[in-house]
Amino acid sequence: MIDIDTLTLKNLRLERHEDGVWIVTLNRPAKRNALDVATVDEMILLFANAADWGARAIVLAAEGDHFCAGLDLVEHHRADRSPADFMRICLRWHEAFNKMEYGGVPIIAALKGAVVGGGLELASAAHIRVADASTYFALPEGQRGLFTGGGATIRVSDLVGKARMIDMILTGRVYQGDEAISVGLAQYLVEGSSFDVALDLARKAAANLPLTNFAICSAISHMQNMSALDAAYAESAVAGIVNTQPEARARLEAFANRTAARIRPNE
Ligand code: 1HE
Repeated sequence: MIDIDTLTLKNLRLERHEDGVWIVTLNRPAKRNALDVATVDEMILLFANAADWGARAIVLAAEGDHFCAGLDLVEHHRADRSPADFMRICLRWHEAFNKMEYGGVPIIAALKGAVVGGGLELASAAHIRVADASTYFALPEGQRGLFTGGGATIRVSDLVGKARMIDMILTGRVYQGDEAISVGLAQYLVEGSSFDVALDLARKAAANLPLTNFAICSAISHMQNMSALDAAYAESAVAGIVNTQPEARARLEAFANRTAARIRPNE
């Protein structure tokens, strides 16, 4: 396995904090963080190994004013790909995004500016999306003579529903602000920096037990792919393992002896 301490990245930047929080930053601002082959390869490497390398929660951030402009259209144009070539590109994207969604490490996307096309597919593979006032979402594929290939038909339609996704890609409809939240494109809309809020959420998530987070950020997605009957059975198996983990005993003890914090509504 590659040694994380000697890893060099070109299009992503990695910052590792003491508490296990990682900041992974899309780092091609001059190209609006468009996803070229090299970037997706780096994502696969990082997200496939994040848990083994000690990540307890990840903020997915972006350099520059835009989160991600989607597929690198210039690279795609110049490469003059065959159908099989592009199918393999899509499978690489799926690998990267599946490592994110199913990898067991919480990923919180700090959004800003354009979250479009493949950029929205990337954001929708994160577990939590935090938008700021500048953030806008769109699927411009329809107008570019393209179709989504990075999982939007599954993840974006899961977020907003099939009818809204079809409208977005057919007409280029742009969502932002409260409307984006109300249709489910992000869970948070913040007045200040989405990065600061995403970091705060990542720190909270990193304080959970890793096995618990593994279940939350893997099992729920797997169970959505199952029949209800199978999902309920799988849930009982996962809960059997997670809810009896020795590491949870101290937390349960603290609740039982009344030293653990109680849940209270916001004042
Ligand atoms: C790019 C890309 C890109 C910018 N591929 N190079 N995605 C799209 O259709 C979005 C296309 N991009 C845009 O609409 C705009 O660039 C933005 C709204 C994101 C930003 O606008 P702006 O005015 O800040 O930047 P710009 O002047 O358009 O672009 C700045 C540079 O970034 C410029 O490069 P330069 O070398 O001429 O300076 C652009 O070419 C470059 N750039 N976006 C390549 N996407 C698996 S299927 C997935 C399907 C899709 O994702 S379809 C793509 C949808």
